[in-house]
Amino acid sequence: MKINIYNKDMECMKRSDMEALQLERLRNMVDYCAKNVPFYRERLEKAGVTAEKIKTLDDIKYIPYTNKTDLRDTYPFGMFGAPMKEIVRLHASSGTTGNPTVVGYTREDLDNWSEQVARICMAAGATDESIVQICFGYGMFTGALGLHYGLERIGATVAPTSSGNTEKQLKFMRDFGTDTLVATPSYCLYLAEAAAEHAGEFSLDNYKLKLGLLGSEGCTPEMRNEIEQKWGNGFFVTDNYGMSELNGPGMAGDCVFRNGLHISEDHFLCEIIDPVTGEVLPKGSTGELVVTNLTKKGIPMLRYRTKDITNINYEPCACGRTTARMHKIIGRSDDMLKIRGVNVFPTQIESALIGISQISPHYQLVVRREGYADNLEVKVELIDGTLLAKYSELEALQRKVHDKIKSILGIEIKVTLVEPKSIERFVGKAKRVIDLRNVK
Ligand code: DLL
Repeated sequence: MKINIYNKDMECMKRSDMEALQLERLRNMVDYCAKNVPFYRERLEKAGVTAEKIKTLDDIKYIPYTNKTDLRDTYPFGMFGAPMKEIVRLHASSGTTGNPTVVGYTREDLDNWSEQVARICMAAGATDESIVQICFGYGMFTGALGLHYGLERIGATVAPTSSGNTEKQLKFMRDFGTDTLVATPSYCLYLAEAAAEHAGEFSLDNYKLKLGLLGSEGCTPEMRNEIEQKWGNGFFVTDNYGMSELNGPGMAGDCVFRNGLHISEDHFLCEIIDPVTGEVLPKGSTGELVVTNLTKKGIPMLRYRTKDITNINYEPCACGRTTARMHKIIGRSDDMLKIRGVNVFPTQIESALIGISQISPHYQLVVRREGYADNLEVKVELIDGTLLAKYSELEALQRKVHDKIKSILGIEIKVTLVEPKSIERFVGKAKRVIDLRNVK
């Protein structure tokens, strides 16, 4: 297997050297924030933190956490560290409630961001010979332009097809000989299904797709297998992670061994904390990811609480990289459903559903409050709609799905099998949870 590494100096650096670099950058960043962002100046002063007080990486614990609400409260540019004259790009993440969070990039930030993305694309197997279709929406979302510049940086041929218009996507994919797809896992799956529905010119054998650079939403190993099988012909799916507040995509990504997502540690210092108490957890623990961006000037982030649940492995990888690897996102602390005292992550249900042959990987979770109890309904699509008329077979399948999920979650749930194609498909991030508990 050929392994390409974009920046060997940084990605294969000795651990002690990496930590020394992180410490130096952290101290510079604390100083930069105190000088340039009144929001941080006030917080750091209150906490009694100066660059001089940071003597080891552990001393990061003295810096207060930053939350999404801080960005919303200072909307749109209140947390920017550079004057607007130096900001050359804006992005925003769509808040479902309240103000969106707006992020700004200096020219140097864009350069760093492109390199971070170039690293993860190359780690996943993309090269200067790749022909890539980017199916993320171009616009304020960081996904499309982030991947776009990173892939151009490694010399790939990039087709900015943007989101939606599935027929057109498939036509370009076939005619261009696209071998690499950038999308959310759910849209990649949807495209495979749409391709499979077309006989003849659009049939699956007419595609050269080899690599999926999938991200922006979770994808369990089970879902990954499902997507690979649906496309067939050796299609290989990799996961990449990021968020607007930390540039966008590119913070971490799978290498070909897919044994954790390599973090660009020279730019991002990660911690794992208890999402409830805020206490920093020992290395190797599972908890909420907190990230400090060590180089960002446009909108610096000190100890940003991502709400994403994962753990970090600091062992070197078989690919030769020494950068720490984060586990695939297990869930979000705010997506975590607390049902009758039990923590439930949608990913646990996804893992249970995939592999049951008569149902499709499309599902939806509906939570309701009935009396004093919270009840979870799992809606799953049948592959064969005629089953709906066969009561005993339907009941047996329903029981099978129910028992499998119940054995994982340990709580009672309701399973509803629905018509094929009746659960909404998404071109952007899939919305799997409908929480009706506070709806009167
Ligand atoms: O989704 C950035 C991105 C774009 C990453 C394209 C990868 C590819 P936001 O819209 O700000 O940014 O959403 C960030 O999405 O906190 C996670 O909860 C979730 N997320 C992103 N990547 C993954 C992933 C982009 N690989 C939020 N697995 C994050 C699971 C992910 N969740």
